[in-house]
This record gives sequence, C-alpha cells and structure tokens, in this order.
Amino acid sequence: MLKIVHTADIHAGKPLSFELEEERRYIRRREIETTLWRIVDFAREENAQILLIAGDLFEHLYARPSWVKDAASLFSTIPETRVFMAPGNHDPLLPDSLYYSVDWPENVTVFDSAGLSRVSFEVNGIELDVYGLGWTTFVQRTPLIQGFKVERRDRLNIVLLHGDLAEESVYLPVHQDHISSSGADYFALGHIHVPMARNIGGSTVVYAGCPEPLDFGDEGQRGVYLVTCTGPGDLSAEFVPMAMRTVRAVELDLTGLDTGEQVRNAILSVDNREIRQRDIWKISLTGRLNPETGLDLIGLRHEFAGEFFSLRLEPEFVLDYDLGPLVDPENQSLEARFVQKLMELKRQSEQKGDTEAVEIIDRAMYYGLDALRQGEIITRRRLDS
Ligand SMILES: [Mn+2]
Repeated sequence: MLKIVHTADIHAGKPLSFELEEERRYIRRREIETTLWRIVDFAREENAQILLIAGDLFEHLYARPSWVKDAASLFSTIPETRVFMAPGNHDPLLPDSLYYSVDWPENVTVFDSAGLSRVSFEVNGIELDVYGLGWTTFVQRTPLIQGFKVERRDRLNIVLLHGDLAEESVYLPVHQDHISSSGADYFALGHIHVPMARNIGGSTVVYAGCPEPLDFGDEGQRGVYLVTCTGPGDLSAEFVPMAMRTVRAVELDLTGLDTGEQVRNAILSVDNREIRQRDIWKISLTGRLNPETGLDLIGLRHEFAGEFFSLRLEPEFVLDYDLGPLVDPENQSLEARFVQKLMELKRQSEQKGDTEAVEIIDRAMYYGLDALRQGEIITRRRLDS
C-alpha cells in the first residue's frame, strides 16, 4: 500500500490579517511557520512514502531565508519519504527565489519548470509517475496542462500543481476537460484555500486547502489530505483536520439589551471559554440597540483580550432612537426638522411603492441621528428591520 500526504498553501511569512494583541502576533506567526513541522510529523507517524506540496509554501515577498533553510533540514529527517514541491503564485521560481537558496536533501524534488515534467519510481510494488510544474511568474493566464496526457496508463499517475479550477483565471486555469482527458489518477492541487475533493472524469481532484486559516474567508476546518492507494485506479483521499485554530463567524442580536453589562454578557455567552480562547472570532452585532448603551467597540475588543484569542466586532446594529418626540410638529430642533423632512420623503416613496428608496431613507435617518447624537456614524453593511 502507498500513503501520500497532500498539502498546499502554508504561506509561511504571510503578514497577519486578524486582530491580534502584540504577543499573539508572534504566537500566530510561529503557528503558521511551524505548520510544516506538524505536517512532517504526521507524514512520519503515518509512514507516508510521499509528501506533496502544491505551491504557496512560503511568501516570496516576506518569508525569511532561514525558514527555508530549516525546511530543507526538516525534510532530511524523513529520508524515506519522497517530497515533491510545485511552486505557486506566492512562491514563484523567480531568479531570487528562496527555492534556489538552499541545497534540498536527496528525497526532495522541486518542479522548477513551467511545463510539466515527470519523476518515475516504485513504492511497495506500485509503479508511479509524478508530474508537476512550477510557477515562474506571479501571474499565469495560459492553461498550461491543455492537451496533457499521461505517458503510461498502467502506472499510478499523479499531477501536482498550483492552479485554478476555473475556465478563465490569471492563476493558471485548469479546465475540467483537460483533467478528464489527461488519464491521471490524482490531481494534487493548491491555490483554493478551502479543502475539497471531487471526481472529474475518473480523476480524483483535490484542493488540500490551507492547513491553518489565514484570513476571515477561511472559516471552518482546515488540514491536509491523506491519500491511500493499492494500485492505479484504486485510491481514496481523506481529509484530516490539523489546524491549531478555527475561524468562526457568528451573529449576535442585541435587540432588547439595555446596558453595557448586558451586551458584555451576551458577547461572553458565545460558545464556551476554551473555544473562545483558542479560536479566531468575528462577531457581527445585529438588531436594535438602545443608544444610551454607548458601545465602544475598540475598547470592548481590548477588554476581552483574555476571553478571545482574536476578536473582531462588526457593527451591523441600528441604534434604536425614540422618534416620538422628534416627529411632533411643535418640535423645531435641528434633529426634529431633519427627522420630519426624511419622514415626509419616506411617506412619498411608500406611496410610490419604491421600497429601495424607503430603505435608503431609513438608513439616512439613522446615520443622520448617529452623527447628531453620537458625533460619529457607525457604518453598517445592512439595516436590520
Ligand atoms: Mn495560496
């Protein structure tokens, strides 16, 4: 039997995009840099004969040369595992690439040309061909695998590359019919950060996804794929979660909460403490909130530094102003005249059945009241009703 660990998109050196207190920036940066070590440990525990890295291993613009040196010595600790790397759009093989800065150990192959090349060998009686290519630029519009066919169908055929499963893309478009006509058993892909496995025309096509979440788009589980194979045509790919932290996005309805303490308690009721302190959170605050509460979102984030590893608070609530006294025609204050004018416009739009205008007027009214009463406007993605 043959075991393969497939990963991609580690992005070592990538600047962080989460809200993090100073010392946690270091912790998180190290967690991303050491992902490769955890993956190599996993390959060792599984006795995997092959480790595939489908590009964006590191950031050409930010990675430290010593990290790549360390990666090279790391691979020398698994001499029985063949390591294949296919550079992607974040670590292309430019003349000053860190891929060229080290002597990779004998078990490592870097696919260093923009056309597919092949490495043939045998593992436990299984003969296989690994094809791969490496990016040499930051942008690649040409569908480089168009017309590709494996040379020997009686072997296990693997294709390793960083590319985009889309018809039109500046990130090496990989068309479904190029896959179906290739005759390859397994496409080990990188680029899309969401893990997924599909069958396309008899080929198993897998995006390993980023093993650690890198931004708020990376919600949900992250890890690597473990592929087991008993011969050509008999292959199964299993997702193995491995990320140290998960990105979690939740909504919290503030409607009916009157005081700051109530809002604090609501935020602290999100999941249990262990998960709050481990994970990376985005909490969208929705609903209608008593304007007297005077929420200071930046202050709250610092206050909860011990409660959440990382916390982003997205204001999507509206302040629930009491419009009663403002629509009284006797009231001629600036606020009252502003509200009365907008109410008049809103009535006209309602009569015309213009629901879009009604929504815009509602939003304008709350923004205007924010400005007049709070001295600042809380921008929101949508207006909850
Ligand atoms: Mn990537």
